[in-house]
Amino acid sequence: MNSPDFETADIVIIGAGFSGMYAIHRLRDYKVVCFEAGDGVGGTWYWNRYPGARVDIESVEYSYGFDEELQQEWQWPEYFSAQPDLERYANHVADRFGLRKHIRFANPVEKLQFDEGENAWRVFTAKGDRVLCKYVIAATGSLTIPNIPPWPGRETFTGDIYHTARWPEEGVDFSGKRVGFIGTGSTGIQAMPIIAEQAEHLYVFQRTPAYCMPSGNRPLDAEHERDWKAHYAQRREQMLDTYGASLVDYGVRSAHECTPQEREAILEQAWHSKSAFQLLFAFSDVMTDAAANEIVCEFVRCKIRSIVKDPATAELLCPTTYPIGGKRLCIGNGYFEMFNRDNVTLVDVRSAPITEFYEAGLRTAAGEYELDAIVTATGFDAVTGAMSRMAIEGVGGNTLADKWAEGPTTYLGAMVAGFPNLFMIHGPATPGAQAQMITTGEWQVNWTADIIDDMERRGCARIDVTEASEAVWAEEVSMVSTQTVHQYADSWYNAKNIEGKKGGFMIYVGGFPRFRELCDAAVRDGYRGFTLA
Ligand code: NA7
Repeated sequence: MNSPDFETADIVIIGAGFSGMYAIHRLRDYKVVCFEAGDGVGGTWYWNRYPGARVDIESVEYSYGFDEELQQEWQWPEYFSAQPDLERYANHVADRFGLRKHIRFANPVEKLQFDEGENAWRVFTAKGDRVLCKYVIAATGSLTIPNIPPWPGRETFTGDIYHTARWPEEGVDFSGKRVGFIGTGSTGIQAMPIIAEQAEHLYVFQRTPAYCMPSGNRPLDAEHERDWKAHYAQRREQMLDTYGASLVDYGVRSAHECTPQEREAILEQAWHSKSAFQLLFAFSDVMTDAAANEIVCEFVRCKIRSIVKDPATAELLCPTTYPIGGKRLCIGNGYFEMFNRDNVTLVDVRSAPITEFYEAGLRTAAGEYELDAIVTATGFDAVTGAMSRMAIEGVGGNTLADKWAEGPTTYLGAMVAGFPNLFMIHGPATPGAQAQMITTGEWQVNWTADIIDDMERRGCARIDVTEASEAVWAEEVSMVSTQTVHQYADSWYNAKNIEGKKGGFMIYVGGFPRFRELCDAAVRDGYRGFTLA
């Protein structure tokens, strides 16, 4: 490849989050350049530094498995690590494996253009870098671009407005302030109890109540750590064989096989278990059978009514319109208890939506709230957000934006027809957040890297997928989505978290083992669904 204004590389990796970092390491024998929008590594755990940010999967699992020494030497202080510990870990990995020399920080990719003559991508970045490379790996994350609803009057508000995914590094002091908080998903539920302790008053603007269970977080005990370290290799393998790449206790009995007393005992145990998400696996059919699911929903509603003292507030906090697990189950620390504080008020913005911000606060259809600060935890333009914001031109100058106008199409979540040599990690229609993302990201990077290695061995210039194979994958994604309760909730999984967003089901909910087998089988069967040149 020879192009005077362009530096050349074998592979450009977009994003230095956990998958991008591992991709740099795995592909270090090639000339690799990584572009990262942030000033540091860690992706999600770099950007989401709001108070209370914490992973909801055990850290012994939610960590890299590619290097035995790394997993033996690293010590997690808690079962469920807080953001600073995850960021510290990301930095440790970057230093330990010499990744930084490949990463260009604060330098987002703006444009990708496929050069058909060269069979290579021209990469253009915000800082003016120009790279010609054979392969691009987009490790751009599923939850990268904050969703900021277009409320009118934002610019007139005289206080501060924050989004949890763009939290100031120096933190925020809410002492003595009247704070409005919008968004009661996983993020809001983590942040609010901490802010409530500081603020003069916290107004919680709730559109949809959340199912939430206690996290059971605690300092990591030495015995648990020893046990994991003694069995790490074997457990990493086992994880890949479970639905969510996580070793929670998957219930084997249907809720319908249990007596009411047995159900109550099982659910109580799950609620108090030290393993997050256990409610969803208390019975074998919570995620697949509406009646079994409703038993768990009602259990949580009873918990809410028993915790929250004011009956009207408790009722408003009870989710009734969607199944538990239909969107991600929230894992909290004192969320429902927070509503017993005198300085916390729950405001229903389902019946009376937010209409605008004004100089002194915000207005809903029912009233006016004077505020000093507004925090939005309104989620993300998920899954497709980061890819859609780059100008990506494939074969024939066709753009990804046009191709995805009605929603993303992919083959195996990894490639898009007409965009050769461009791979995605955690792309649309992969298990994404339905499986533990560090381990499954590592697996996807290995699968991708094996394809690249194989292409280089064979002397192939170009790999693409066909529209027919995209259609086959779309059918698989849609088929499995009708088998779980996810279909009954509006969430970022099905693009319904943002008004007007098109996309349908963007997460593969058929389980990681099935996903892995389908990806492996496609390659094994002579690159079924791909075209190699
Ligand atoms: P989520 O789960 O998408 O939650 C966003 C929250 O913001 C949710 O409660 C939304 O209500 C609320 N929201 C969004 N737009 C509005 C408007 N216009 N008015 C009022 N409320 C609004 O994002 P998170 O950051 O909490 O979690 C994302 C993932 O991170 C999570 O799934 C885990 O994987 C970790 P809605 O429910 O749409 O009515």
